Amino acid sequence: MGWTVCVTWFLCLLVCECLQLAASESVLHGEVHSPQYPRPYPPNQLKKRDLSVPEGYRIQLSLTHLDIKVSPGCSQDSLTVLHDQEVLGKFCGQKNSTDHPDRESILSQSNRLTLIFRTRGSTSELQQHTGFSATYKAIDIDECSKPDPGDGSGPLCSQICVNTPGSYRCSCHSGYKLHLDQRSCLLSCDTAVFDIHEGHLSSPRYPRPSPPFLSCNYIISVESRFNVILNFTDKFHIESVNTPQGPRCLHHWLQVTIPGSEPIKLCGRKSPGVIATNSSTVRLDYHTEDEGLSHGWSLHYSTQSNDCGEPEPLLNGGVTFLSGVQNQYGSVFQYHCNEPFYSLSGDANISFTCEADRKWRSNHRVTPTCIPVCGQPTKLISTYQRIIGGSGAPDNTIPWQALLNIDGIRVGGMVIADRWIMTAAHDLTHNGKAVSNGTVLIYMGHTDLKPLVRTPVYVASVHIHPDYNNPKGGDYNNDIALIKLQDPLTFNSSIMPICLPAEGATNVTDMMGMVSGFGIMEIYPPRITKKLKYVHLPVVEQRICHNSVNNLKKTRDNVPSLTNNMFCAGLPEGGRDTCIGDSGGPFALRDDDGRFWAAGIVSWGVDCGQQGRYRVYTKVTNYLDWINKTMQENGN
Ligand SMILES: *[C@@H]1O[C@H](CO)[C@@H](O)[C@H](O)[C@H]1NC(C)=O
Ligand SMILES: *[C@@H]1O[C@H](CO)[C@@H](O)[C@H](O)[C@H]1NC(C)=O
Ligand SMILES: *[C@@H]1O[C@H](CO)[C@@H](O)[C@H](O)[C@H]1NC(C)=O
Ligand SMILES: *[C@@H]1O[C@H](CO)[C@@H](O)[C@H](O)[C@H]1NC(C)=O
Ligand SMILES: *[C@@H]1O[C@H](CO)[C@@H](O)[C@H](O)[C@H]1NC(C)=O
Ligand SMILES: *[C@@H]1O[C@H](CO)[C@@H](O)[C@H](O)[C@H]1NC(C)=O
Ligand SMILES: *[C@@H]1O[C@H](CO)[C@@H](O)[C@H](O)[C@H]1NC(C)=O
Ligand SMILES: CC(=O)N[C@H]1CO[C@H](CO)[C@@H](O)[C@@H]1O
Repeated sequence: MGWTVCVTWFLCLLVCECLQLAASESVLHGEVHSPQYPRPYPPNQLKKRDLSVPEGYRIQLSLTHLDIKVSPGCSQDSLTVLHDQEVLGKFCGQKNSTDHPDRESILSQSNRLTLIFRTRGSTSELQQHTGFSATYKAIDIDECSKPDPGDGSGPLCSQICVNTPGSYRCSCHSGYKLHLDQRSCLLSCDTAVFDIHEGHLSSPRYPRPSPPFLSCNYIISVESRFNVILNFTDKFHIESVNTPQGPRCLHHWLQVTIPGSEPIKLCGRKSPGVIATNSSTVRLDYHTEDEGLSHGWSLHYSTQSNDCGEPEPLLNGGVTFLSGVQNQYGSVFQYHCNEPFYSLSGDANISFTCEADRKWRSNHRVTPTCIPVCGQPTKLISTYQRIIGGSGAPDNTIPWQALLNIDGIRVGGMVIADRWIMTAAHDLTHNGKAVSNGTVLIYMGHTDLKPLVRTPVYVASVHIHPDYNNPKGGDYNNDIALIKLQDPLTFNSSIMPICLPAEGATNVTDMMGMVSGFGIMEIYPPRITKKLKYVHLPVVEQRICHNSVNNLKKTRDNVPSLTNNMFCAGLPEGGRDTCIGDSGGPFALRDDDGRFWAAGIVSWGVDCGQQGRYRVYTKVTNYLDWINKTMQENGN
């Protein structure tokens, strides 16, 4: 316990002795007394003693003994207690009879206190005053009870202050957490990640005002091929401050951060409305301070695919990307059809581009479709056959050939469209009425009967030509019918349609055609072959055929008449080959481009293979309008 006499202190200026002892350590308690205590103190003393206790404490000094020579105002000998330069007390006399009101203890405002003991008088004068003795101890400061200093710094703790020995700490109500400043409480709106494609976000407590000290983060993050769209509601208010530079988001803001671009700070009263971020990730940071008031915000977010998506599939076709990253902005594709069985309608090379609005666009209005290629088998019969009984057709050479089973009776037909079979009307009528569609089964796709009949195709509706009227089997005029299939066919090398006649394809005299079928119209015994057969026969001049029919009529009853809706084909010398072909089957001609077209439908004949007799075929060219109309009226 030493005394420090310090020249820096104004009361000490005259003192020669200046001795700085070791800096007093911070202790929690101690004792101090006058020099030579409890013996009488010496004269001419000026002693200064700095007391200190740890930060966060105050010093309580208690005088346990006081015996200082009394003088008016303690101007002679005294003990002065100071805090900084403020005199807390000046003592002389006996304890309990000082010049000052009796004070058991002195409390400093901080953890420091200074004592100055001063005596005067001559050395000769012997005095018996013993001076003073005091104890001091550290008293915890209750920081929490301190009043708001009123300098704008606010209370120590924004919510709860907890006093601790020598210090204090702040704590928060439930639902809040302590901010990094250890003083403010933040609403617990920790980083929330939204990875669903649509959602709702709003400020804490919305539509009530936002609490202060918010620091809320929201991250919307969806798959990279989607873009986030923010749609703020109209009720939007984040405090902005008017500055000379204009309104500023000073204390409160909602910051929207889109990767790769400058963050945007939102505040004010006007709703930002829709923000198309053009990004799959967006971060929102909502910040409030205790200054100012914001009523908050609310938004709905949605996502939009940022690519054009898969192009519409094309039935019997596909897409070919020409440039760009598949389905993304700027990429270009074209449709193609499954060749050689389908070709693009209109022959147009339509390109589709993925535009900025994430839609596929083309400069054409037409939607491309794949239309079946007709009359072009992948394999051709190379040599003309004129063999009695016809020849077996190689696979895929007559892919339009159909075999019809009508209540057990087998007849022929031909594929003319993916849902349509053409055949003879007389095959589909019974007692003048159309057979019910459930009694008809259709087979296609094989030249061998055995595999052919394994998988039938079913009938949706039967359409007999309205002018066909043949109750007694004597009138084959308009012997044409169409069958609509329940399901469309997908064409391939074994099933393809035959073309319909081109308009104006009227004079076919002498042209060599091809008749095909599974049946041989032998009267005795009727026979079905196991293979598809065909034969090549020329179209006979109508006049010759007329003569043939008229000659027959002279010798026979009930011979049908030849009309201009019919033509004949066959060889004048006759032969059984002319009988090949089921009724309803195709008589095919080839056009200049090599395409097979349906010139005739096997209709009727008298006997078979007789010299001077011909088979008669329905002249399909005469029925184009009806075929078109029937197909259109029944959904193609
Ligand atoms: C934004 O939301 C409003 C209603 O809240 C709605 O009417 C509007 O269509 C939305 N806009 C977009 C682009 O989603
Ligand atoms: C969206 O971003 C893409 C690149 O990611 C850019 O090419 C396109 O121009 C942007 N669109 C808008 C509307 O900003
Ligand atoms: C159509 O486009 C394809 C691919 O770009 C090209 O090979 C073909 O020649 C084009 N055809 C026509 C008729 O332009
Ligand atoms: C049969 O055909 C008629 C029209 O000819 C049609 O109305 C009917 O729905 C068809 N029935 C079945 C079972 O396909
Ligand atoms: C053609 O299609 C039919 C039915 O869709 C199928 O049974 C047949 O095997 C196909 N043929 C070829 C050569 O692909
Ligand atoms: C039809 O064609 C045949 C053979 O090419 C020809 O002899 C005949 O004169 C033609 N008939 C008509 C009306 O053009
Ligand atoms: C059949 O209809 C198509 C349109 O579906 C048309 O292009 C064609 O010219 C028509 N043919 C006839 C003979 O009416
Ligand atoms: C009232 C009181 O406490 N008086 C005391 C003052 O001091 C003297 C001596 O120090 C005591 O004897 C008294 O009792």
